Amino acid sequence: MSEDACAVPEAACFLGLDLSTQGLKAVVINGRLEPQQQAVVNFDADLPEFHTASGVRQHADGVTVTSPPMMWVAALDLLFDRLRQQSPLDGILAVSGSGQQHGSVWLRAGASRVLREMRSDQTMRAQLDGIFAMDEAPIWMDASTGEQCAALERRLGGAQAVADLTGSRAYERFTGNQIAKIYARRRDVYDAAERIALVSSFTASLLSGDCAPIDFSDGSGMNLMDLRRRQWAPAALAACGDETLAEKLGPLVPSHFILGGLHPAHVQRYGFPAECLVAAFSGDNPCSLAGLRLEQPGAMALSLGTSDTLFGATDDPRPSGAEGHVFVSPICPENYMVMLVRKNGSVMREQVRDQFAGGSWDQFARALDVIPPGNGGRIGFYHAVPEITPPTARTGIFRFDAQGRPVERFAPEEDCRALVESQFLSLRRHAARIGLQPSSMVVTGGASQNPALLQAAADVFNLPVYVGAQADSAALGAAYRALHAWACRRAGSFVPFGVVTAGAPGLARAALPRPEASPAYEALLARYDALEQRVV
Ligand code: XUL
Repeated sequence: MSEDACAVPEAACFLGLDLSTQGLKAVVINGRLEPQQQAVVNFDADLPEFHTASGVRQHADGVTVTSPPMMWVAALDLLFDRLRQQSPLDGILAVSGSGQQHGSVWLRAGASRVLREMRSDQTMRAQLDGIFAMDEAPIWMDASTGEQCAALERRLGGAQAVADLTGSRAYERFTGNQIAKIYARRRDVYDAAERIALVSSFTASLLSGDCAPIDFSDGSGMNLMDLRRRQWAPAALAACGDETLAEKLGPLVPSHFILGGLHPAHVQRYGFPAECLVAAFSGDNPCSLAGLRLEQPGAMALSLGTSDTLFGATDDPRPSGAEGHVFVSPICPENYMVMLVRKNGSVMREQVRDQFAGGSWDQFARALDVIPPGNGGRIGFYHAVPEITPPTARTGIFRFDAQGRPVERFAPEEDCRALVESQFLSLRRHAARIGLQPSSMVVTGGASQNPALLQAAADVFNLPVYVGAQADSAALGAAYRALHAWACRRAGSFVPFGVVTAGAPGLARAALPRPEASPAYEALLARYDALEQRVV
């Protein structure tokens, strides 16, 4: 490939959208990958007529959670207006996007025609009334499909068999199980649907003006796609719907696939250039992986938030029937990304800080400082809420001394260290089990501001820790993916993502593993596994 194929015209810009649970964001980058422009729509505040709380509707049964897809349409109208008011959009050569994963948008027969016939003299909201087979879209927070998950696992030969085929065991929020529920309870909706879109492919459809295909990466979050073959898995489809399901889902495409041009209605109404392309949209976690440029196997990010999320790239995935997810990589189509979520993240760190460090992060940091790595062999498990990595219903604090005997209490400083070590050891162990051997590590999220936690992460993972990733990594990743897809189209063949994004701002090294840490954790690891088994 010639250098020229990657050269980006001087005034070129690329747009990344992120339709998350609470709002819709846009980030425009220039050809040097510098953010130029941003805009946001907050669903509750900007579109109060849809009556959502934090972007969602919790139903009376306590487990059903939906959002109105027309709100997402209205948000895109508003976002484009805001962008256009800020500055002309005539430099944007390609758009891609990110969507909250797993949610489904049910489009009625005729929707693709209505999308194709959109006009520039009206908003989308005014024109798309009636395209939905169901006015509510089940989203990732929905937990109403336990029955369908059990049925899928029974039919396919167990949780591990479902994971081997699709990348994850059956999860309630995963789209296949949501479809199975609609198929069982709302056959009218199922039959009326011409297309069942993901949030990502639906948003892409609004831009391209046609029912857009689902990309391999977000498609991996459905329990319906054969992860290795990158095709719908007939056995999973048969368990979740009938023989029409494959057609309703439409084709699957690589994440750098160009769907086509931006619909002329948007070109005319908002002043995008006529040649602006739309690349396939993907899920928010895949787009964050793109935003952090985790391309090479072993590249990993740890997001420290209310829950802690670890994700990274691998070429050797080992899907687990117990925990975690394997998705196709959104930037390197041959490879995979793995993802683990631990529910007891900041929620638990704050509880331990309040209980054992006088409510002060400084005191918490001093506690980590005085107790050396390995905590003298003491190990604790801290569950404020039931855990999913590994699945553990029990809550509470479980402490063990250096001989593995349960003990009632540690010194307060030992609790602080035991908590952090246990959180990171657990992620390290479980990530390795699903195929991630980390070789580099970026820490993001609120707690990435805390140097003591960064040092502990470097020590436990035995890796240098980098920080300084820009906020909005999903929207930024979508913008990078727009540039990537555009560059592949222009080169006429696949261009590695790293070549296209080589000029992106670098990260800062925030902590190095201390030499004494590695032997301490090697010694702790085997004991950690055995004790974890006792707790779960
Ligand atoms: C991932 C998941 C959430 C959603 C919304 O499996 O359910 O992270 O993608 O952000």
